[in-house]
Amino acid sequence: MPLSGRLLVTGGAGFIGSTWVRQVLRNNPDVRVTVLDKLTYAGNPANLREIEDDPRYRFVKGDITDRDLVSELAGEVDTIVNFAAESHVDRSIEEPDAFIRTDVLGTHVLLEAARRAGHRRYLQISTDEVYGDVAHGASVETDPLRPRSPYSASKASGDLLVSAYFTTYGLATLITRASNNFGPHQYPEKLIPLFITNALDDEPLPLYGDGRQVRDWLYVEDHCAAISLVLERGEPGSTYNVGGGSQITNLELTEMVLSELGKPRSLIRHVEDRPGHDRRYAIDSSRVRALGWRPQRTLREALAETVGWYVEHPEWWRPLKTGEYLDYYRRQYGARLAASDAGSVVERA
Ligand code: NAD
Ligand code: TDX
Repeated sequence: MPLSGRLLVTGGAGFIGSTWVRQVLRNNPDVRVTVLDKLTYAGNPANLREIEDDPRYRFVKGDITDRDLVSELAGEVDTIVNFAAESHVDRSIEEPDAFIRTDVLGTHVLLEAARRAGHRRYLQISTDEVYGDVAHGASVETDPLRPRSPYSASKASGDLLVSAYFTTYGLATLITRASNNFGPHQYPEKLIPLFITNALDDEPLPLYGDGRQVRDWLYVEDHCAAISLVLERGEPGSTYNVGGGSQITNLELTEMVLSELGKPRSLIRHVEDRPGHDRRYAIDSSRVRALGWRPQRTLREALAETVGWYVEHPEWWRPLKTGEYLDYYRRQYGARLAASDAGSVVERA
């Protein structure tokens, strides 16, 4: 059954939110979408360009912590899908304030507006990072939350508020917790787009620690299909893990990226590790699979597609790697790369 109704999609100018909005408008003729986005460094109107003339879509620039604005927009829709967040772990370690504001307070403002407006559904886009480091096995939705970074703690706090609004007020909430996403339009601070764009310029690839950390990679279009399915068929009050089923070490993934691009392994630099770096994430996605969801591409296929997209769209990513990005890059990697070049970071692989 296609999705219908009036949706408020927060954070819809970001990587995953914009992919979902494009996919939803493509597949559902009777849906109307209002995107609310603050356009932080990570929000990019170019991500929504192909739908900007669609009469079913409108864009509002604003902050999810703005109660008056959110309450006005909530009155015009029947469902909120919340993608808006500060989303980068390294930035949360450097400066956590914005994470608490947007990911915790912002979630509360949205929930309160949904409750007052008597919404049909509220869907929170969350992450596998809320379960914390998982040495063995795979996290299920009922596992305790053990977040370890300011980012994952802010997302876990948001999730707890969502559950409380179901229990206390009977708001028909849903939560999805996805593993590491990748694909076109991802801001080049995250591992895959950072390494693709650096390698294209023959710049070093700063791999944290020994590079043996494990992540489960999920193609963004597959994630977005799962979000639609959960919105349509999910059981109110429930949480759904969405994992790509492609666990791999960062080092192996980096080698795949280099081989796709035909670039040498010598671009890899082992640099000082991320503080509190979670070694492994793994989630059990049986619950969303029982709704009929499956990833449609293998990691290799989706990675090849993604690399191809960055090769063909320098006009999208080159302008991003300027200004504030370069300041961030220097703060994050300058001393680490210098230490690595001076030989004081030993490859423990
Ligand atoms: P992103 O950083 O690319 O986009 C976030 C968007 O939110 C941007 O458009 C930004 O402008 C907007 N935003 C930030 N603060 C806002 C505010 N206060 N008010 C309104 N808009 C605001 O992030 P993404 O990778 O697309 O992630 C989207 C969601 O999915 C996040 O909630 C994230 O926690 C979650 N998630 C991401 C991944 C991943 O691998 N990227 C995996 C699992 C879950
Ligand atoms: O320069 C780097 N070097 C490196 O080794 C960067 C940016 C990352 N890494 C490592 C850290 C992680 O083990 O690669 C792995 C992936 O890093 P990120 O792309 O920063 O993602 P991660 O920290 O795993 O979090 C991501 O997945 C879950 C998203 O940023 C979150 O928003 C999402 O919730």
